[in-house]
Amino acid sequence: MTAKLSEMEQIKARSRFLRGTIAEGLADPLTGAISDDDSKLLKFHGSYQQDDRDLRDERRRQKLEPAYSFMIRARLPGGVVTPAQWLAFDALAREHANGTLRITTRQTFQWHGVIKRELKPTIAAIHRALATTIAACGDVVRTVVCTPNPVESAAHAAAYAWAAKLSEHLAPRTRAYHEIWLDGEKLVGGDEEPLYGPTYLPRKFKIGLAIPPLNDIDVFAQDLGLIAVVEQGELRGFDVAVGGGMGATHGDAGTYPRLASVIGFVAPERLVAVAEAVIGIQRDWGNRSERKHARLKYTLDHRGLDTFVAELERRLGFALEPARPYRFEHNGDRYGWTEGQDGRWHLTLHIESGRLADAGGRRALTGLRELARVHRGDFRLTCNQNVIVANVEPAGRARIDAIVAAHGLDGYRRGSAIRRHALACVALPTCGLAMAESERYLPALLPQLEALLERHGLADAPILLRLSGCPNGCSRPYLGEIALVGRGPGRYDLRLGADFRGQRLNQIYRENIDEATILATLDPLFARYAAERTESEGFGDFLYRVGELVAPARRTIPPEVCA
Ligand code: SRM
Ligand code: SF4
Repeated sequence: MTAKLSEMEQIKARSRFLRGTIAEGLADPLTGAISDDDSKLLKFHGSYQQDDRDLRDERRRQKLEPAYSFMIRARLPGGVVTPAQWLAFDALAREHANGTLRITTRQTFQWHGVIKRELKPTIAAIHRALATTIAACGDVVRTVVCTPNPVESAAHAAAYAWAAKLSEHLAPRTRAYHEIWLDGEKLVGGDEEPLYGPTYLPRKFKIGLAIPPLNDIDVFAQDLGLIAVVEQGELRGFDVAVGGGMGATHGDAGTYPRLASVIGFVAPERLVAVAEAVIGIQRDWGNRSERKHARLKYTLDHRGLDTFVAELERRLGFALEPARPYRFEHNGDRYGWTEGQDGRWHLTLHIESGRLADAGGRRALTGLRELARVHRGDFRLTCNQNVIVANVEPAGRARIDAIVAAHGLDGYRRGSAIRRHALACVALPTCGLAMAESERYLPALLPQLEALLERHGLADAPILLRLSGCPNGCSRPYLGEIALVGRGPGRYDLRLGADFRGQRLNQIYRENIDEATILATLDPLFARYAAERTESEGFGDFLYRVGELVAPARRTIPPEVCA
């Protein structure tokens, strides 16, 4: 018997290629919201309806509707932003949003707090800045992320060009976006979505391209991960990895984080065909009844990797070549100045939780705006929520350094190693799924961890810390050497043991604990690490070597994952 399609599938099917009644909803002045169905379709256009969760109870008491506003996410392939775009995005943050720009863990910008009547002007302004928000969210291929220092060598530039090409090629074709947001003419006749069809994909689909030795995009967390193979300075092609994903639900063993499986090598000229075929299989085989089991990782585990690869090669009409060897050193960012092969320089700045704001004595938002006013190169957002001031002529470095220092953006020089490598997802007050604080908790947690590490002589230990307000895993917490995953207000699962190369998932060490217990649990582990670690041994690797953690049993796939 065929299972009933999920509600979302039915909404997509009757949406007329993502139109729904969004345009009508935007025009309704009686509410700050749009209808439930439209808010689900809105995601495909790059926006989420949210409400300020700090104000929920008070507004309910006052019998007011929730304080609705919208989050907007741009689609910026490879995280590349020109200075002109930066200035336009900064102005939108100040004039239409909550005065901040948020760099996400997929190297793009989010604006929070945009009220309904500002939504259309803001999206139109993003379009005028030669960017888009289409398919930044929704059941489609999202922005393709890429190791963000592509001009380091010719091979880096070639790899980035493939990421940009894929991102463009795999974007939806519907004219709905132009009609709703850009006052484009109404389409006469039918829309076409040659790749997706009228109901798009069963679930979100993420592609990332890593250029070894940096795994700064966490390539194994992608539905489709591409590892650039560079030999004698030339881009030869890509190792292909499928079925990565982080999201899980507390207490539901049928959901889990999974690292992508490497299935072979492909030459550049065949890359688009391979990507289309992988996406096509997921479109046809993915679970459209139960969204919790609809990501490619579950399709793969249900059908079996061998069956998937056989189907892929059948659709392609050729076999993938055997995967080529690759080696990753780490999945963090390299702070400070680095020189590219062409003699230009790149400065990686640390932005705590990716939040660019003028607050707490720091003027990060204004500092970056001042940089954009003088900078002649471009900017690169990173998947670790940071920004690279890229392509600086040697003579321009001093001026950049001065602006950085004047606005307190030089934290990358001073911050502890754990601070520089920490990631935290947005969580409260805007995220509707948050169970605990994340971005707002990081500034309180870090000094306590720093004090603990200092006490054990570990102030310089580069430990990878990741915080998420719920198990959906937006900061890719399952790849943190230490991770906190929200359970409820002030309570987290403590997970330990990833490897700082993005190649090993961590595991739960203590469940549902508060801050005092987190610190008390880490204290003896830090003491042991300080006393017994070998030279340059990572914290996660150490915990396994000394037996504090044992390798988890091989996962068996529970039956409820079946499509
Ligand atoms: Fe995420 C949902 C924020 C990267 C897995 N994510 C959400 C929503 C939209 C909440 C919602 O559905 O109502 C969050 C909006 C919060 C807000 O107020 O802004 C949200 N996710 C984010 C961002 C902004 C976190 C950040 O601090 O940077 C990241 C935006 C990325 C982007 O630019 O596209 C973000 N989300 C991720 C990642 C990391 C990655 O892709 O590398 C993951 C894990 C990888 C993966 O997809 O498996 C991730 N987000 C999820 C999930 C779980 C999906 C699943 O398969 O179970 C959800 C919930 C869902 O889709 O139902 C989710
Ligand atoms: Fe929200 Fe959870 Fe994602 Fe954090 S991990 S942004 S709390 S969905």
